[in-house]
Amino acid sequence: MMSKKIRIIGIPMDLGQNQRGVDMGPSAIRYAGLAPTLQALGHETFDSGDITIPGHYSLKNTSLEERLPPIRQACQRAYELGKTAVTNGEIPIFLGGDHSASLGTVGGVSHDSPVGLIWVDAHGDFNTPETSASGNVHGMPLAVLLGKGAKELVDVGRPGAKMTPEHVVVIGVRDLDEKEKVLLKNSGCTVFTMRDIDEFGMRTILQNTLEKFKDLPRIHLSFDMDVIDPIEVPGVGTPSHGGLTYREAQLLMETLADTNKLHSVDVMEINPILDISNRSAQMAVSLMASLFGKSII
Ligand code: Z70
Ligand code: MN
Ligand code: MN
Ligand code: MN
Repeated sequence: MMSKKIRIIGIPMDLGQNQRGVDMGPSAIRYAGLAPTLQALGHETFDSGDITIPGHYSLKNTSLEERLPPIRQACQRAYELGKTAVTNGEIPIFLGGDHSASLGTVGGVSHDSPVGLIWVDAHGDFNTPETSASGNVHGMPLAVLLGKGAKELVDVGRPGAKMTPEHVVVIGVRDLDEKEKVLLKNSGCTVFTMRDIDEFGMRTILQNTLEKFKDLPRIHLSFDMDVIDPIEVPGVGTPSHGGLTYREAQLLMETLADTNKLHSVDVMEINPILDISNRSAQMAVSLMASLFGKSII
Protein backbone atom coordinates (compact mmCIF):
# COMPACT_ATOMS: atom_id res chain seq x y z
CA MET A 1 0.00 0.00 0.00
CA MET A 2 1.29 3.41 -1.01
CA SER A 3 2.02 5.88 1.76
CA LYS A 4 -0.55 8.64 1.85
CA LYS A 5 -0.71 12.11 3.32
CA ILE A 6 -3.75 12.14 5.56
CA ARG A 7 -5.24 15.38 6.87
CA ILE A 8 -7.34 15.06 10.04
CA ILE A 9 -9.98 17.79 10.44
CA GLY A 10 -12.25 17.90 13.50
CA ILE A 11 -15.75 19.32 13.08
CA PRO A 12 -17.37 19.40 16.54
CA MET A 13 -20.70 20.41 15.03
CA ASP A 14 -23.67 19.84 17.29
CA LEU A 15 -26.15 22.45 16.03
CA GLY A 16 -27.67 20.03 13.52
CA GLN A 17 -29.53 18.16 16.26
CA ASN A 18 -30.60 18.64 19.87
CA GLN A 19 -28.65 16.16 21.96
CA ARG A 20 -25.49 17.16 23.75
CA GLY A 21 -22.22 15.35 23.29
CA VAL A 22 -21.68 14.79 19.57
CA ASP A 23 -19.26 17.74 19.64
CA MET A 24 -16.91 15.47 21.61
CA GLY A 25 -16.74 13.00 18.72
CA PRO A 26 -13.51 14.37 17.20
CA SER A 27 -11.65 14.11 20.54
CA ALA A 28 -12.98 10.62 21.17
CA ILE A 29 -11.76 9.37 17.79
CA ARG A 30 -8.36 11.02 18.24
CA TYR A 31 -7.98 9.49 21.74
CA ALA A 32 -8.96 6.10 20.38
CA GLY A 33 -5.71 6.30 18.42
CA LEU A 34 -6.56 7.43 14.91
CA ALA A 35 -3.25 9.10 14.00
CA PRO A 36 -0.88 6.45 15.45
CA THR A 37 -2.96 3.70 13.83
CA LEU A 38 -2.64 5.34 10.40
CA GLN A 39 1.06 6.02 10.95
CA ALA A 40 1.65 2.37 11.81
CA LEU A 41 0.25 1.56 8.36
CA GLY A 42 2.96 3.74 6.82
CA HIS A 43 0.98 6.94 6.25
CA GLU A 44 1.83 10.51 7.19
CA THR A 45 -0.78 12.32 9.25
CA PHE A 46 -1.39 16.03 9.77
CA ASP A 47 -3.95 17.29 12.26
CA SER A 48 -5.63 20.65 11.64
CA GLY A 49 -7.38 20.59 15.01
CA ASP A 50 -11.05 21.49 15.21
CA ILE A 51 -13.17 23.97 13.30
CA THR A 52 -14.82 26.56 15.55
CA ILE A 53 -18.58 26.14 15.74
CA PRO A 54 -20.12 29.56 16.39
CA GLY A 55 -22.74 29.55 19.14
CA HIS A 56 -21.84 26.00 20.06
CA TYR A 57 -22.65 26.42 23.78
CA SER A 58 -25.44 28.98 23.48
CA LEU A 59 -27.58 28.02 20.50
CA LYS A 60 -28.95 24.62 21.50
CA ASN A 61 -32.70 24.07 21.21
CA THR A 62 -33.22 27.28 19.28
CA SER A 63 -35.15 27.52 16.03
CA LEU A 64 -33.85 26.28 12.70
CA GLU A 65 -33.78 29.88 11.58
CA GLU A 66 -31.43 30.86 14.39
CA ARG A 67 -29.13 27.91 13.83
CA LEU A 68 -28.81 28.22 10.06
CA PRO A 69 -26.21 31.06 10.04
CA PRO A 70 -23.73 29.35 12.41
CA ILE A 71 -24.22 25.97 10.69
CA ARG A 72 -23.62 27.67 7.36
CA GLN A 73 -20.46 29.33 8.69
CA ALA A 74 -19.01 26.07 10.04
CA CYS A 75 -19.88 24.20 6.82
CA GLN A 76 -18.22 26.96 4.80
CA ARG A 77 -15.03 26.45 6.84
CA ALA A 78 -15.26 22.66 6.35
CA TYR A 79 -15.65 23.26 2.61
CA GLU A 80 -12.51 25.41 2.50
CA LEU A 81 -10.41 22.97 4.52
CA GLY A 82 -11.56 20.10 2.30
CA LYS A 83 -10.75 22.05 -0.83
CA THR A 84 -7.28 22.95 0.48
CA ALA A 85 -6.51 19.38 1.50
CA VAL A 86 -7.34 17.83 -1.88
CA THR A 87 -5.56 20.67 -3.69
CA ASN A 88 -2.43 19.78 -1.68
CA GLY A 89 -2.71 16.09 -2.51
CA GLU A 90 -3.86 15.11 0.96
CA ILE A 91 -6.69 12.77 1.88
CA PRO A 92 -8.92 14.49 4.43
CA ILE A 93 -10.59 12.56 7.24
CA PHE A 94 -13.35 14.75 8.67
CA LEU A 95 -14.32 13.84 12.23
CA GLY A 96 -17.85 14.71 13.34
CA GLY A 97 -19.80 16.07 14.94
CA ASP A 98 -23.24 15.73 13.50
CA HIS A 99 -23.81 14.90 9.85
CA SER A 100 -24.92 18.42 8.85
CA ALA A 101 -21.21 19.24 8.38
CA SER A 102 -21.01 16.93 5.37
CA LEU A 103 -22.91 19.41 3.23
CA GLY A 104 -19.65 21.38 3.46
CA THR A 105 -17.06 18.60 3.31
CA VAL A 106 -18.46 16.96 0.16
CA GLY A 107 -18.66 20.30 -1.65
CA GLY A 108 -15.06 21.12 -0.78
CA VAL A 109 -13.52 17.84 -1.87
CA SER A 110 -15.43 17.94 -5.18
CA HIS A 111 -14.50 21.57 -5.98
CA ASP A 112 -12.40 20.68 -9.04
CA SER A 113 -13.70 17.28 -10.11
CA PRO A 114 -16.84 15.17 -9.74
CA VAL A 115 -16.66 12.49 -7.04
CA GLY A 116 -18.68 9.37 -6.43
CA LEU A 117 -20.41 9.85 -3.08
CA ILE A 118 -21.14 6.81 -0.92
CA TRP A 119 -23.50 7.83 1.90
CA VAL A 120 -23.55 5.08 4.52
CA ASP A 121 -26.26 5.79 7.07
CA ALA A 122 -29.26 4.32 8.90
CA HIS A 123 -31.06 7.47 7.77
CA GLY A 124 -31.61 9.10 4.40
CA ASP A 125 -30.62 12.60 5.55
CA PHE A 126 -32.92 13.67 2.73
CA ASN A 127 -35.33 15.98 4.52
CA THR A 128 -35.92 19.60 3.60
CA PRO A 129 -37.20 22.26 6.01
CA GLU A 130 -40.66 21.54 4.51
CA THR A 131 -40.62 17.78 5.08
CA SER A 132 -38.65 17.59 8.33
CA ALA A 133 -40.62 16.70 11.45
CA SER A 134 -37.67 17.45 13.75
CA GLY A 135 -36.27 20.58 12.08
CA ASN A 136 -32.81 19.05 12.62
CA VAL A 137 -30.30 19.92 9.89
CA HIS A 138 -28.43 16.60 10.36
CA GLY A 139 -31.50 15.02 8.72
CA MET A 140 -31.00 17.20 5.61
CA PRO A 141 -27.40 17.25 4.29
CA LEU A 142 -27.79 14.79 1.41
CA ALA A 143 -30.79 16.72 0.07
CA VAL A 144 -28.77 19.94 0.39
CA LEU A 145 -25.91 18.42 -1.64
CA LEU A 146 -28.42 17.71 -4.41
CA GLY A 147 -29.59 21.33 -4.32
CA LYS A 148 -32.77 20.90 -2.24
CA GLY A 149 -33.56 22.87 0.90
CA ALA A 150 -32.41 26.09 2.53
CA LYS A 151 -30.60 28.26 -0.02
CA GLU A 152 -27.99 29.45 2.50
CA LEU A 153 -26.92 25.81 2.93
CA VAL A 154 -27.20 24.84 -0.75
CA ASP A 155 -24.89 27.75 -1.62
CA VAL A 156 -22.12 26.89 0.86
CA GLY A 157 -18.74 27.04 -0.91
CA ARG A 158 -20.12 27.71 -4.37
CA PRO A 159 -23.67 28.36 -5.54
CA GLY A 160 -26.01 25.46 -6.25
CA ALA A 161 -26.05 21.67 -6.04
CA LYS A 162 -22.72 19.95 -5.40
CA MET A 163 -23.78 16.47 -6.51
CA THR A 164 -25.81 14.91 -9.30
CA PRO A 165 -27.93 11.90 -8.31
CA GLU A 166 -26.09 9.52 -10.69
CA HIS A 167 -23.01 10.03 -8.55
CA VAL A 168 -24.70 9.18 -5.23
CA VAL A 169 -25.14 5.74 -3.64
CA VAL A 170 -26.82 5.39 -0.23
CA ILE A 171 -26.09 2.21 1.75
CA GLY A 172 -27.64 0.86 4.96
CA VAL A 173 -30.75 3.00 5.19
CA ARG A 174 -33.62 1.71 7.36
CA ASP A 175 -35.13 4.73 9.07
CA LEU A 176 -36.87 7.28 6.82
CA ASP A 177 -39.56 9.84 7.60
CA GLU A 178 -42.70 9.46 5.42
CA LYS A 179 -42.18 12.54 3.24
CA GLU A 180 -38.44 11.99 3.15
CA LYS A 181 -39.09 8.50 1.74
CA VAL A 182 -40.90 10.02 -1.26
CA LEU A 183 -38.14 12.56 -1.86
CA LEU A 184 -35.36 9.97 -1.68
CA LYS A 185 -37.24 7.47 -3.86
CA ASN A 186 -37.73 10.10 -6.57
CA SER A 187 -34.26 11.62 -6.23
CA GLY A 188 -32.46 9.46 -8.80
CA CYS A 189 -29.89 8.39 -6.19
CA THR A 190 -29.12 4.67 -5.96
CA VAL A 191 -30.35 3.40 -2.61
CA PHE A 192 -29.36 0.07 -1.04
CA THR A 193 -31.51 -0.48 2.04
CA MET A 194 -30.84 -2.93 4.86
CA ARG A 195 -33.25 -5.26 3.09
CA ASP A 196 -31.04 -5.13 -0.02
CA ILE A 197 -27.99 -5.91 2.11
CA ASP A 198 -29.78 -8.90 3.65
CA GLU A 199 -30.95 -10.18 0.25
CA PHE A 200 -27.84 -9.60 -1.86
CA GLY A 201 -25.02 -9.23 0.62
CA MET A 202 -22.59 -6.37 1.12
CA ARG A 203 -20.17 -7.74 -1.47
CA THR A 204 -22.67 -7.56 -4.34
CA ILE A 205 -23.85 -4.11 -3.29
CA LEU A 206 -20.28 -2.81 -3.27
CA GLN A 207 -19.59 -4.37 -6.67
CA ASN A 208 -22.67 -2.58 -8.06
CA THR A 209 -21.58 0.67 -6.44
CA LEU A 210 -18.05 0.49 -7.86
CA GLU A 211 -19.39 -0.44 -11.29
CA LYS A 212 -21.58 2.65 -11.16
CA PHE A 213 -18.57 4.80 -10.27
CA LYS A 214 -16.14 3.16 -12.70
CA ASP A 215 -15.62 6.35 -14.73
CA LEU A 216 -15.14 8.54 -11.67
CA PRO A 217 -11.55 8.90 -10.46
CA ARG A 218 -12.44 9.73 -6.86
CA ILE A 219 -14.75 8.42 -4.17
CA HIS A 220 -15.88 10.26 -1.04
CA LEU A 221 -17.18 8.09 1.79
CA SER A 222 -19.60 9.81 4.16
CA PHE A 223 -19.94 7.34 7.01
CA ASP A 224 -22.55 7.92 9.70
CA MET A 225 -21.59 5.60 12.55
CA ASP A 226 -25.28 5.01 13.30
CA VAL A 227 -25.39 2.71 10.25
CA ILE A 228 -23.76 0.03 12.40
CA ASP A 229 -26.09 -1.83 14.73
CA PRO A 230 -26.37 -0.09 18.12
CA ILE A 231 -25.44 -3.35 19.85
CA GLU A 232 -21.95 -2.80 18.43
CA VAL A 233 -21.91 1.02 18.22
CA PRO A 234 -23.96 2.41 21.12
CA GLY A 235 -22.39 5.88 21.09
CA VAL A 236 -24.61 7.61 18.52
CA GLY A 237 -27.46 10.07 18.96
CA THR A 238 -30.06 8.34 16.83
CA PRO A 239 -29.63 4.57 17.29
CA SER A 240 -31.59 2.41 14.87
CA HIS A 241 -31.96 -1.33 15.28
CA GLY A 242 -31.21 -3.82 12.53
CA GLY A 243 -27.99 -2.21 11.34
CA LEU A 244 -24.78 -3.31 9.70
CA THR A 245 -22.57 -5.71 11.56
CA TYR A 246 -19.01 -4.76 12.34
CA ARG A 247 -17.98 -7.35 9.75
CA GLU A 248 -20.11 -5.85 6.98
CA ALA A 249 -18.70 -2.40 7.75
CA GLN A 250 -15.16 -3.78 7.66
CA LEU A 251 -15.80 -5.42 4.29
CA LEU A 252 -17.01 -2.07 2.96
CA MET A 253 -13.77 -0.42 4.12
CA GLU A 254 -11.52 -3.19 2.77
CA THR A 255 -13.29 -3.16 -0.59
CA LEU A 256 -12.91 0.62 -0.91
CA ALA A 257 -9.23 0.38 0.10
CA ASP A 258 -8.63 -2.05 -2.76
CA THR A 259 -9.93 0.46 -5.34
CA ASN A 260 -7.34 3.09 -4.41
CA LYS A 261 -9.98 5.71 -5.32
CA LEU A 262 -10.86 6.78 -1.78
CA HIS A 263 -10.08 10.45 -1.78
CA SER A 264 -11.80 11.77 1.35
CA VAL A 265 -13.95 10.49 4.21
CA ASP A 266 -16.35 11.71 6.91
CA VAL A 267 -16.70 9.79 10.18
CA MET A 268 -19.81 11.23 11.75
CA GLU A 269 -22.23 11.23 14.68
CA ILE A 270 -20.17 9.63 17.47
CA ASN A 271 -21.56 10.82 20.80
CA PRO A 272 -19.20 9.90 23.67
CA ILE A 273 -21.84 10.78 26.30
CA LEU A 274 -23.93 7.88 25.01
CA ASP A 275 -20.99 5.53 24.48
CA ILE A 276 -19.54 2.77 26.65
CA SER A 277 -15.83 3.33 27.41
CA ASN A 278 -15.16 4.92 24.01
CA ARG A 279 -16.07 1.68 22.23
CA SER A 280 -17.75 3.41 19.28
CA ALA A 281 -14.75 5.65 18.64
CA GLN A 282 -12.45 2.61 18.80
CA MET A 283 -14.70 0.96 16.22
CA ALA A 284 -14.33 4.05 14.03
CA VAL A 285 -10.54 3.85 14.25
CA SER A 286 -10.57 0.16 13.43
CA LEU A 287 -12.71 0.89 10.34
CA MET A 288 -10.33 3.67 9.26
CA ALA A 289 -7.41 1.25 9.57
CA SER A 290 -9.11 -1.05 7.06
CA LEU A 291 -10.01 1.85 4.79
CA PHE A 292 -6.37 2.91 4.71
CA GLY A 293 -4.96 -0.49 3.87
CA LYS A 294 -4.85 -2.73 6.91
CA SER A 295 -5.48 -6.30 5.83
CA ILE A 296 -5.97 -9.38 7.98
CA ILE A 297 -3.08 -11.29 6.42
C1 Z70 B 1 -34.70 12.17 11.11
C2 Z70 B 1 -34.75 13.70 11.07
C3 Z70 B 1 -30.88 11.72 11.37
C4 Z70 B 1 -28.79 11.32 11.48
C5 Z70 B 1 -30.61 11.12 12.53
C6 Z70 B 1 -33.37 11.67 11.66
C7 Z70 B 1 -32.20 12.19 10.88
N1 Z70 B 1 -34.93 11.63 9.79
N2 Z70 B 1 -29.73 11.83 10.73
N3 Z70 B 1 -29.31 10.87 12.58
N4 Z70 B 1 -27.51 11.26 11.15
O1 Z70 B 1 -34.72 14.30 12.14
O2 Z70 B 1 -34.79 14.28 9.99
MN1 MN C 1 -26.51 10.92 8.83
MN1 MN D 1 -27.88 8.63 10.68
MN1 MN E 1 -20.71 11.09 -14.68
